Amino acid sequence: MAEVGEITDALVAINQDRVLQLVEDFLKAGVGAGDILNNGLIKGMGIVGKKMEAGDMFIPEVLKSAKIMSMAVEILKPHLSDEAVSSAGKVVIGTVKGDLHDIGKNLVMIMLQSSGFEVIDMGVDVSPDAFVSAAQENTADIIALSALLTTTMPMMKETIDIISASGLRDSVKILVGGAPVNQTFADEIGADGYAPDAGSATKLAKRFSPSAN
Ligand code: B1M
Repeated sequence: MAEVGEITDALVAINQDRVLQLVEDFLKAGVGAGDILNNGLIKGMGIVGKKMEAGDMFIPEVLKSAKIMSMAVEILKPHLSDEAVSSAGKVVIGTVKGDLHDIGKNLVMIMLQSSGFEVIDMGVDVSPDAFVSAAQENTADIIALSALLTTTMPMMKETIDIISASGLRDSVKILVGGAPVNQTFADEIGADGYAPDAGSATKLAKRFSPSAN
């Protein structure tokens, strides 16, 4: 039987057929979806990032590996959580303006959905006003902001400032995350919470859920 690390290698080698086949095979063999995700796919994207930084991989290749990762996540999706709690609350989620990264945001969304949250996905490059409108239209309990670039971190603050100016601040909790974000930054910009990964984002959202009160 192959090792989960082979998924990492296949993702870095941009071998779509092999990644998808391995994911199916591991699931059939009873390997946990979380194990496949964390120790296979996310690890692979980490290596892709380092290669991108070192100039050993270029944007078209990174895009291909990102696409393969998204296809693999689709296969894992039904297996990522066995909890099916209903009406945990409503979350408006998106990647902030100027930022096009969505794999991590999509993982957070899948985990939230599988924990019973109704999630309104705003996609990527989302303006502060669009977050505000979506939260108002859907009477959201939580607004979840993702950013992967140091250059788009200030947009998180701008988004929170505009949410506050809209009068919504007291009725929503704001959750932030993404590779360059940390707790200190979250505190500085006035977010209610920071989570380093999709699992902890879901735990935090549950603490913020109206059904937790
Ligand atoms: Co981009 N990129 N990228 N990229 N890219 C990074 C982020 C980078 C670190 C790579 C590097 O140089 N090492 C670097 C940022 C450097 C910096 O800011 N200091 C970078 C750069 C520079 C760029 C461009 C500027 C490159 C260029 O054009 N010259 C450009 C910017 C485009 C833009 O956004 N305006 C760019 C473009 C791209 C692609 C389009 C090619 C592609 C994105 C495809 C897509 O998302 N559909 C891409 C990719 C794939 C990456 C890397 C390689 C992988 C990101 C990823 O998907 N990781 C990335 C390197 C890296 O992160 N190691 C890189 C896997 C994913 C599961 O992890 O997204 O971190 P992550 O999500 C985690 C947690 O962060 C957390 O949970 C997730 C799962 O546990 N999380 C949250 C995320 N959001 C959360 C929200 C929460 C809570 C937790 O609450 C709301």
